[in-house]
Amino acid sequence: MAPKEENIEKGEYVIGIAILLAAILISASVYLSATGIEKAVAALKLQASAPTSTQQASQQIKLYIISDRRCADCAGLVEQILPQLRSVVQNLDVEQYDYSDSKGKALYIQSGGDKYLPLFLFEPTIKSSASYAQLAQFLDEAGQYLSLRIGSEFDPEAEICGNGIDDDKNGATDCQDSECKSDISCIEKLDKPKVEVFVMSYCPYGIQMQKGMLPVVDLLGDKVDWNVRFVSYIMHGETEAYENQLQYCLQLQNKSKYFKYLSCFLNNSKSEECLATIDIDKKKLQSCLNETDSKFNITANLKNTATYLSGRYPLFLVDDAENKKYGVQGSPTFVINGVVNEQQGRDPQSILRTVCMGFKNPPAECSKQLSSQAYVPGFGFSYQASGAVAAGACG
Ligand SMILES: [Ca+2]
Ligand SMILES: [Ca+2]
Repeated sequence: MAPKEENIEKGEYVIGIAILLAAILISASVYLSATGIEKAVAALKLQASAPTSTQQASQQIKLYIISDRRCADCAGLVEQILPQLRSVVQNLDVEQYDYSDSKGKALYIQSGGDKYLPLFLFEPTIKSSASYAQLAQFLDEAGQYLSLRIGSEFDPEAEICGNGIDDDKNGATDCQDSECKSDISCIEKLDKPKVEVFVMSYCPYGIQMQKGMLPVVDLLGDKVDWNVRFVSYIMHGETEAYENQLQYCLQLQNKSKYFKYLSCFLNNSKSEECLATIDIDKKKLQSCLNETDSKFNITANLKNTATYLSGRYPLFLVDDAENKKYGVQGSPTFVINGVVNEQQGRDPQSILRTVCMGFKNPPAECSKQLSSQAYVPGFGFSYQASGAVAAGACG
């Protein structure tokens, strides 16, 4: 399927942690309007004003937090939001419960309606707080409480895939449960997992994913069928078309030499220099480049603007069948054993974890720990600041 116009218009973006938090707080997707984000950030950054005459400085504001230890992301979310709240609301008195505690479960039921965890439930005393005016826009009635809208996503009553428990007690555990059909832990297991990563060779975020992948390629080597594929259009000019083409041919000729080339190219973007670091049959390479060009009309498509996608982006069709098969919309797109993993992290450890889920019998290397820090988008192997979120894409 061809990407939609609005998707392309979105261009390249990256989401910093401040914006992410703001986005969480207004419970929306990452495609918020700039004004919405600014408003939410501003609201969070406001310090609590001085207590008013209607509020005793010493009055405690009770906040119940209900989380779930089965939820991988919940604790992190609480850790992000709680300090922000403490800086805004004076005299916050916090009690934290797990959904499995009787008190936690009771609060969950009493608050009614709000299905997802973590839940932040204020006692109505929050209304007398000086910060209420700022917070009110994020609060919803929830039984006798006021629930902070943070975009929680964990449903404690649903099946959790991969914990060995029939969570929703419908007789089907984990991958047997239809709720887990599209979960990445339930993908088909293969003797040799197949990884297909779709990129544009000059897309900073595709480069970021490729850099995260290299240590995993080193570790697992031939135990995995590694494939770098190319999105069916280019956004970074003619240079990108020819770099894609070069990488395509290098892979056809020798994968391990290709990855050696890639570790050089992702560092300095110097094709020629990096080609010189590998011992490759230049004649064979040149004939592959010629054949690929005529087979997939690469130069012809660059020249013929009438074929451009949305009138702006030249087509690049070497992997068009796979692009169509997976509905690839942009760079990077990570596919494991034929399933697109929308949530794929870009640090080596996250990639290792996903790839290892694809094995029938995971090898010993799967219990190794690689770095959990993602590299920066774009060329060069420096790490992204911790806490930054790798969510940008080209497409
Ligand atoms: Ca389960
Ligand atoms: Ca179940």
